[in-house]
Amino acid sequence: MSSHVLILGGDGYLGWPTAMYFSERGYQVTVVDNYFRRNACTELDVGMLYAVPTLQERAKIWHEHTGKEIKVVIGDLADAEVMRSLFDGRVKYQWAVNSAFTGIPETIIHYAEQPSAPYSVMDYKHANITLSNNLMVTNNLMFAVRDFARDTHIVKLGTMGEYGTPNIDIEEGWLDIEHKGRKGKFLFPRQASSLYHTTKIMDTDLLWFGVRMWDLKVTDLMQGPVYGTETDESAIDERLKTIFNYDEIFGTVVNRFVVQAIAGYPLTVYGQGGQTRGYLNIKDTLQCVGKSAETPAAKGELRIFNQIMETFSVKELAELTQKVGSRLGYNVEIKSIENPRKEAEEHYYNPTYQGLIDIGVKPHYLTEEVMEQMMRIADSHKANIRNDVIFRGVRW
Ligand code: USQ
Repeated sequence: MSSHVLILGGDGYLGWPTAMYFSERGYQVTVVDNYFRRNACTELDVGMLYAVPTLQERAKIWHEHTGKEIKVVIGDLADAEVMRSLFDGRVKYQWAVNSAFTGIPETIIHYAEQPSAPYSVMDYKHANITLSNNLMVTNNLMFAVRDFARDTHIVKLGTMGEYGTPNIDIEEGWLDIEHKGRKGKFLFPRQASSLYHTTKIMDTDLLWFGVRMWDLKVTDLMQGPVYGTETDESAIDERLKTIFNYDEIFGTVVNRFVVQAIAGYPLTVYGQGGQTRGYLNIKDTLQCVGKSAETPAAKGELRIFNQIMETFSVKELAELTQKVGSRLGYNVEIKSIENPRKEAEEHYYNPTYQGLIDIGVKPHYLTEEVMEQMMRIADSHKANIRNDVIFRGVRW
């Protein structure tokens, strides 16, 4: 029997490509989602670069092309009974070739969270949604694994933003401290700059508790902002491409700049643009979760990797976008605007990121060719770009 991977948040930007990635490699795959992201995009009227079929439709298209099955569950994982049904067999699949219960997963990839920093600070209602969804889903997952599946490996998506921008080198999750002549190892200090990032810190604490109390196996992937659209699996059918946001709420900075270049919208560099982050291609997100699943954490281990491949400042990203865009004939202007966020605009940033390379990840870098390819895809959907969603000014 092949290994079973359960993907929580399987409809999102990373969830759906992850599902195809594992399915292609012979895993049995189940995805769960409550369409939070799509509904939030509708509620906030932020648009997407192109329309994407429902999760059930995508699983069907995938099956037609490959003969492989991705089982689909539509449900809210903040409801503990929905979560527990995935382990005790009560689950009802909304799409499956074989509707019998697949059984306990060997690996769970946890993406089922509200992922936007601006969304989380918009007002108290959106802050509450972020806190209650993200913490409830993580807690429900922890208890389901404790009660039904103690040998299951949880791969949780964390974020580099949990560390903030400290004035010392960022280690991979842990820090050795010597204090008054005694030594200890602790979680690297966390200091988030949004409530979304704060929930990720709290998730880490919850699962670290589960690891200490019940010997759970957890890998935490501290991911930087992701860019890109295409993955090897989506190349077989246009309709399998992942959702792509370029708006202020759900778009990440590289994806936003690419679309802004095509639309002739001056690149929105927030403040001085010295904000430096670790970035990675969506293809590398898949490699990282894939390699983590192949080499699980041990029982009672919280294993932490910094999931980035290279660092850039916002200014450097804007310059790269301008260079590639100009070469392709677009008129790309860079415009520094008052920073709506409260963050350091010039700071030290030196994270370690070796652990994933050590377990076999081969990085893709943000080259001019990669950016050019992203621009060609964005250009093919140019008619859908809405300038009014690019900047609305959600302030911290
Ligand atoms: N930025 C601009 N102009 C823009 C958009 C962003 O200058 O038009 C700046 C931001 O101020 C920030 C940096 O670019 O300094 C990155 O912003 P982002 O929106 O790409 O990323 P962020 O809000 O930090 O969140 C994203 C994902 C989140 C993930 C996180 C990784 O939405 O799910 O966890 O990247 S990290 O940033 O490392 O915490």
